[in-house]
Amino acid sequence: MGQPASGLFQGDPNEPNNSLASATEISLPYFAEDLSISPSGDLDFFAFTLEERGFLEVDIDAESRGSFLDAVLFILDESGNEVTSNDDDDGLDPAVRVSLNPGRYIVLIRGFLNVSSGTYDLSIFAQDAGECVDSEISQGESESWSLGEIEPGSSIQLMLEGPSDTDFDLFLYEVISNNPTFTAVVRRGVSLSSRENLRFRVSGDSAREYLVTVSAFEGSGKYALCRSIATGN
Ligand SMILES: [Ca+2]
Ligand SMILES: [Ca+2]
Ligand SMILES: [Ca+2]
Ligand SMILES: [Ca+2]
Repeated sequence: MGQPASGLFQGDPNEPNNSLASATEISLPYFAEDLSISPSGDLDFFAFTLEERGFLEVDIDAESRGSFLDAVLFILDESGNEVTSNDDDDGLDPAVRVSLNPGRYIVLIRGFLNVSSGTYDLSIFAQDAGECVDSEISQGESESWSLGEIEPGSSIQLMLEGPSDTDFDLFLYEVISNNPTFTAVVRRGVSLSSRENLRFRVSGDSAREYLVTVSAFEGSGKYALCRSIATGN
């Protein structure tokens, strides 16, 4: 990650914030405009505590607002170990959406190859994961959980977190008929890891029943599945 640069730059009120120890202490949600990675090699650390298990969304706008900065984004735990990272999500601008257990976390922003510099806007917000269950599956197995009947207009949000060296997947099914049971998959989360997030908005004009399936594609172990259902709007 290289040596922290001085990071002194007019207009970045958070400086110096070039290390874990000098991270800018923030509370969520956090929005800031016209921060900067400057001079070249500057590192910007932000620290916060997540009280509940939830989804964290971090978005950086730099190139998309005309900055020369090609930003790279890291989420670290309190010891500085990488939880996840992203370089280019929207053009050269990074973004992450990740599920996290309660704890203290760090957002680290730097320029690509520690060379790129320029201004950026930062937004960080957390959303409660809702109700969670903990379970365990072996490779090739699946487990299903009923969400019950859900009203139209509601948004279903699901988060799966399994062991880091496995590939578990997440599927959301609508129950078409109960007798006999027919289901249709409406969303799938099939990334190469066991961290999956799904969002689905229930349409139509009557309540429908939904099922969630967790499938161990590669590897075995414990997982947490969280759901939150927001009604209306
Ligand atoms: Ca800075
Ligand atoms: Ca800095
Ligand atoms: Ca980038
Ligand atoms: Ca997966």
